[in-house]
Amino acid sequence: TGKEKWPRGEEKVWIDGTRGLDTDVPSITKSFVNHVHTSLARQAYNLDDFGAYQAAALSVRDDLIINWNDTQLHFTRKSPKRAYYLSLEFLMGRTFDNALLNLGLKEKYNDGMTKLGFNLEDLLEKERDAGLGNGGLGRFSGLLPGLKRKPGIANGSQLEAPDPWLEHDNPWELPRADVSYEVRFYGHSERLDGMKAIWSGGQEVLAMAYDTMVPGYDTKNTNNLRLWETGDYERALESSNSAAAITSVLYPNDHTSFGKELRLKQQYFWTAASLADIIRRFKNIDKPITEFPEYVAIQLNDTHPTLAVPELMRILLDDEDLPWDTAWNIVTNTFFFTNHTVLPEALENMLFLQAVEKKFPGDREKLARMSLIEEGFPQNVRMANLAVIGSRKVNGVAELHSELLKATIVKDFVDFYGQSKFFNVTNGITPRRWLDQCNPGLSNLISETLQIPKGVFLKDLYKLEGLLKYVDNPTFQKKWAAIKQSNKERLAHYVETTLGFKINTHAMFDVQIKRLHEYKRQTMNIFGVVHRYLTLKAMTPAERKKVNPKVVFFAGKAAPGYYIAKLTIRLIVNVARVINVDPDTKDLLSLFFLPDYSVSLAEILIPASDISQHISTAGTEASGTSNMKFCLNGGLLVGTVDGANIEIAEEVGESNVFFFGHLTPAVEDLRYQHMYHPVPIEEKCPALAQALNEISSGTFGDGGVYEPLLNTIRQNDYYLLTEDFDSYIKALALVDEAYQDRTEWIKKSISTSAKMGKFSSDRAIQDYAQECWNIESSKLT
Ligand code: NBG
Repeated sequence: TGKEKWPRGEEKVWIDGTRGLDTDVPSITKSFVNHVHTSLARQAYNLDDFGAYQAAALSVRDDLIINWNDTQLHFTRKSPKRAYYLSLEFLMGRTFDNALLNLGLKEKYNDGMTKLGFNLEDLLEKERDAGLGNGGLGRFSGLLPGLKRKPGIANGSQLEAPDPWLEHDNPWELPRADVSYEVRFYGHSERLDGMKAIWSGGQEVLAMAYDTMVPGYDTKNTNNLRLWETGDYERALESSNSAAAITSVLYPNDHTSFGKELRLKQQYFWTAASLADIIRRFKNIDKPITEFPEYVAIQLNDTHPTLAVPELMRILLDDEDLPWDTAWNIVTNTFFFTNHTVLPEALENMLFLQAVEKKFPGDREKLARMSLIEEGFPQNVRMANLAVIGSRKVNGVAELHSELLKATIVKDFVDFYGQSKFFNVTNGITPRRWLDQCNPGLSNLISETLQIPKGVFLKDLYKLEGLLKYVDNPTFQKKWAAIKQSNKERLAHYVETTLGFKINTHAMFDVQIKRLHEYKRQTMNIFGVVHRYLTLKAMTPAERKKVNPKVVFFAGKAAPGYYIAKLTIRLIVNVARVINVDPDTKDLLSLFFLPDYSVSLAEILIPASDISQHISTAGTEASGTSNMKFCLNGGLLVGTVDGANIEIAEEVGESNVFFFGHLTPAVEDLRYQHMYHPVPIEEKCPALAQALNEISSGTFGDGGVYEPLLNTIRQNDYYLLTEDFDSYIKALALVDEAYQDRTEWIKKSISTSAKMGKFSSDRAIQDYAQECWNIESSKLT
């Protein structure tokens, strides 16, 4: 660590010199100018906003690095138990603003930049999102730096291109040429009598670390996000596979695990490098290897890092020369596994399981189901089973999801291990980003109203309950509504500058933002829009006067190979083209698909929503987390009885959410009926049939193109749109009705936000710390 080089006194001085909370404006401007001159080799006369962003970011980074070094030193000295989070995805969003907020430096930087002739808000906009992942799973949570998608929309279809995040110098990431490990692929291993096993030959690839500082809120603790890149050397001893390919592509499909070799190599590359790193750190504290689980807990974020289980086994057996039982005991006390989906396509063994069930009733069946190897052509390894047996505990991400897991995917394992291995941790969201950073106006109002500093409720979200006292206070209601209005104007401004459309900000804003997926039923939303449009068209002008004007927003990405999802985007964009210019209806209904969905775009959309849609078929959405973000920002929710929607309703009261649709226990029967006793859609759901026919007939252009999409509904309708559509339309009508009484609506909005305490990520992390990792916070003072 080099700490021996510092006499104690000096080291203390060094730590006391830590910047951050006590940094002042003159030292900010001085550091900024210094970075302009020396790091960027530029001067005031040729400094644009991007350069200014870089210099400001580098000066904050200096603070972070000092805190980060101190944190590492603190942990090295104390050697507390550490929890490691292994994830193939991290959707971090922007770092600069987050760092300023967490360090309490935002105002000072604002002043500093103004003094130098820059606007801090403009500089914050220059940062690219670190979009290292697909959806909720990535947002919740190292990773492969590499090629990511950056879709735009052209001719109504999603465009894909590499993510520019990697193209610019990223000031937040430090290459660590000094931290690297050799990772071996292929080859052969042998164990001579009385000797350790030797693995040789094959291909050796160097894994090099890249570190990103992750500051905590109102603390000097600054943690590390370590990513791995293939180094600049590889030794292909027997294989011509290119090492560079390993970190050049992030598989963009969030719900499918690929049996493909490259995906497997990526997963091994990064778990092996991470484990080598963890073992090295453990060895520094000089404890017997059998005490490993007392110092290390490893959380597996879905099945992607499951190869860490056999890799740790290999290290313990071959390198440490332990007997099998001892090694397995260490492994199964070190790992913890979080499952994020029950969708069958993510668990490649499900179909196989069902087949076996029919063919071999009895015990053989159970054995076959629980096997790590799926027999078939070719044989497959069942990553989920491996993760379950290799982990001490297994959790789902919302109550319903955890129950469904136990009843389906891991049922046999529950019989075998008992209930206590399986539990629930409902997801959470960080109030720092999803309240203070994205909605500063609301955060200030809350602080002012509750008469407590922001730091208090941003660290203890249950404090928001204090707002319930003000629900009926007209002055407070007015202020609350004014903030929503200004957030709507911010979004309208964004739409005008990106898509060139002016929006009526007094209309109700209705938002659905998430990955494009059939189970999430963006289709139902767009068919609902078509239905509303047709209804409006059929009205007289007098009738139209009574209608609640509404603007519908969509955003989200489709996996590049997911044809139906891409068709859905195309349909949304084309419907928008027609209805946004129809003089009969355009003031009452408009529709936008916002391209390039990212964390930063979500930060604009979420605070602006009046209502948001979380409408998955019951039993399919593990949790959802945007539902929590909308509600925290005072948006109401229309949704199915699924995932975390249920727990949100438990907190805020069912009268404050708009539920509709069939419940989970009904879903299987309904699907069965659709398979074996199909009823034509015209009979089952005439309103939906009409919308589909209008689309087929070419009213929204591209007639015929949508047939494959429409047929998924006309034929077996796996996601049950025909079953839920009528109650969906009724729920939307109730939403309209409720919105007409603005005071009641604002009350619902305040009551919803006030009850979101449970959904703070602090609660979720605390649950993991207690239930799994058995660690306590170790704060740097
Ligand atoms: C997603 C679920 C969401 C959930 C997030 C975070 C995957 C595989 N699953 O419902 O679909 O909120 O995980 O847990 O990305």
